Amino acid sequence: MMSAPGCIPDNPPVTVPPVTASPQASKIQSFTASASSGKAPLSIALSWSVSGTGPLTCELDTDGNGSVDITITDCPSAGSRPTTLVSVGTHAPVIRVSGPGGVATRTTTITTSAAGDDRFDIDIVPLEGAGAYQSEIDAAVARWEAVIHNGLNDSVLKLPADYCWSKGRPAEDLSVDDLAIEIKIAPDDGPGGRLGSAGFCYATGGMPRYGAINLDVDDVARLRASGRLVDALTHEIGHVLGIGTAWNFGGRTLLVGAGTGDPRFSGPVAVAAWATLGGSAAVPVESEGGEGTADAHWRESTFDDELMTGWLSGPVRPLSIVTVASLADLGYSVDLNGADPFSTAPSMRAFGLNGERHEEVAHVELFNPQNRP
Ligand SMILES: [Ca+2]
Ligand SMILES: [Ca+2]
Ligand SMILES: [Ca+2]
Ligand SMILES: [Ca+2]
Ligand SMILES: [Zn+2]
Repeated sequence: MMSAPGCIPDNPPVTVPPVTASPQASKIQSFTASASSGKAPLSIALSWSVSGTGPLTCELDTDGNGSVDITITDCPSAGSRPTTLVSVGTHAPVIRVSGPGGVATRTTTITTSAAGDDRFDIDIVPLEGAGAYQSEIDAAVARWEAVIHNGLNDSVLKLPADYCWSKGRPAEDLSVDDLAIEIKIAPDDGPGGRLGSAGFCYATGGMPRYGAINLDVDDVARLRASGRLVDALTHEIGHVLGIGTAWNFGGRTLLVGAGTGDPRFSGPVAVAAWATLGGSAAVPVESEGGEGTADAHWRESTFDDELMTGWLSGPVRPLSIVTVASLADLGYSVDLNGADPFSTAPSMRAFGLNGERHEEVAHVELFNPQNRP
């Protein structure tokens, strides 16, 4: 409608303001690290809580060097991602959240110190039958030693007689650099079924220092012939390190929902690692397989061929970022970059399925470990 200059129309049009509400400002309620200090390499979870009109995009500069390392579109209001701080010094990771309501940034600070020369070393105590499998044992040990970087304080363990599985051995004071493991190849439940069992018997400060592995003498030749013996041993060493055995030991409460149909591992670094695989909430833990399998492995129906599932399945068994991160939650100095490539994508999982996935179980041995200062 037009009106002549200088004229006031009788009935001016009613102007209705647009109903578009102004977007809620992008805000960061919190941005925290799961540890504020530690020895390098230090693996941590960076966790955030953000709000604002979406969709929000979160950008993480995990090492604080000015360049973005992780971009998360449709950023959830609460989430986390893992990172490993490799260098020594002060680190200042940054989160930047952006959306229709603008941009917000926040930083957090983590200090890493030098670890010294002590690498994490696993010493093997070979018992009956183990000598014939030295090369496979060495390969399994090397796999973990490549992932766990820093050693523990040297300790003298006061082992009682007949300790762990060393029947007939007298009491002794044993100097342990980091971790010692007895391995024996002895009868268990016959061919198939249980392949092996493992756990730790002695800890200092909640960290396993002495443990034991038994591989079933009726399965070991077949495992070697099919190229799976190193993975079976690697799996069992994982239990001695505390996977599935120390989750709720030494003051930890990392396993939640034990004994239910939905147990989960709640360690923050593993939960953040699980998010990088597309997971949400805590890490699914096995609920099937009975005592020794349930509540002590990653869930087979989710993680399939991953090394620390309760069934030794698939053509290859990756040591995933979730497993490495879970060691950080236990207190080990690990580099997440040492994990094998792994995906829970259906196409990958279908490739890994095979007929024997539910035939072979690797149990944890539920020792009643001592925990000394
Ligand atoms: Ca960066
Ligand atoms: Ca050492
Ligand atoms: Ca068996
Ligand atoms: Ca499996
Ligand atoms: Zn196992």
